[in-house]
Amino acid sequence: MQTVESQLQRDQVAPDLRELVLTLLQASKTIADKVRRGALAGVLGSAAQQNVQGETQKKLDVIANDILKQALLASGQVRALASEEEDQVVAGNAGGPYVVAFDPLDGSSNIDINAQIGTIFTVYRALDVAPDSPAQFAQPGRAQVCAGYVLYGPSTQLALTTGGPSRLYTLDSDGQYWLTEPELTIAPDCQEYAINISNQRHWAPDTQAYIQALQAGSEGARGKDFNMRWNGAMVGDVHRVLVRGGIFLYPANTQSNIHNGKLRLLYEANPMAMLVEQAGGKASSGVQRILEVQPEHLHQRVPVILGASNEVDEFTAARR
Ligand code: P6P
Repeated sequence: MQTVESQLQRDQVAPDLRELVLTLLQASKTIADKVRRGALAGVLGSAAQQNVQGETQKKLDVIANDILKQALLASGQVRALASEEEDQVVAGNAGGPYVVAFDPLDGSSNIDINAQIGTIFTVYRALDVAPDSPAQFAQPGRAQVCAGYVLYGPSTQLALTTGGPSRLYTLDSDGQYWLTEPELTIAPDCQEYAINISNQRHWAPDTQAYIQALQAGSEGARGKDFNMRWNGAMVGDVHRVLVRGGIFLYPANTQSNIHNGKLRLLYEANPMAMLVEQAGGKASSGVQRILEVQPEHLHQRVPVILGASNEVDEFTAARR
């Protein structure tokens, strides 16, 4: 069996990128230990402060952010970093070849109920602009050199792509991430969808029609029954899509604060879109391929429809 380190070498990943990924994964192990210990580590509950999104931070949001920030800034490979929990870009090593963005703990509302949460991360080559310039992250998702997440679930698992297949690793008690799925593959058709149905009245008519057709199942135009799941954490829903197929949707809606969807382009949609596409799936904003979206600002949101390629096509066709 391969460890993530030996697999990165087999995949001929550049040594400086390999070092960066391993630094990030070392930090993830520290986070995983605190997640696993929960109340015993004193990491549950609110941090009684808000982030740039106006969301009340959980203690573990802040702790995970600090662990990742400290590890990455100590790495010579990171010129700058961006985080869901940081208002601005944080400058690192001026000579660092890469910039890193992350959601340190996606799905925070799941923390206190012991449900799935995870760290989502993405890596781009640094640009020849000021290290702490937001321009470092004004790169479309197709420019990512690496994308992944660590899912803190019943087992701690890493999904990772460096431009090749999306691979899955499982953290063992020896502290190693062992390769457990060398090539994740999403079937083009599916019978499972994930959406927060409580937003239904806020969706555009074509989105409502698409979901109603799934709900009609074999008694409607789709001619087959569908099942529904909603994890409350993108990392958990996308992991299910990568492992057993399906479609995940957080579409645009008419609520002012999330009219352009709720998920953030830089450190949620883009890394997940790369993982999904490298597994044979599709990832759309409803209007265009997510990896083609030109970022306008650091924490911008984007509608996300990703997963089984034929099902994503079915959704986007309904919008033409
Ligand atoms: P809702 C978590 O807060 C998150 O950003 C994603 O991980 C998740 O898919 C979504 O929001 C859940 O949103 O509106 O269902 O609470």
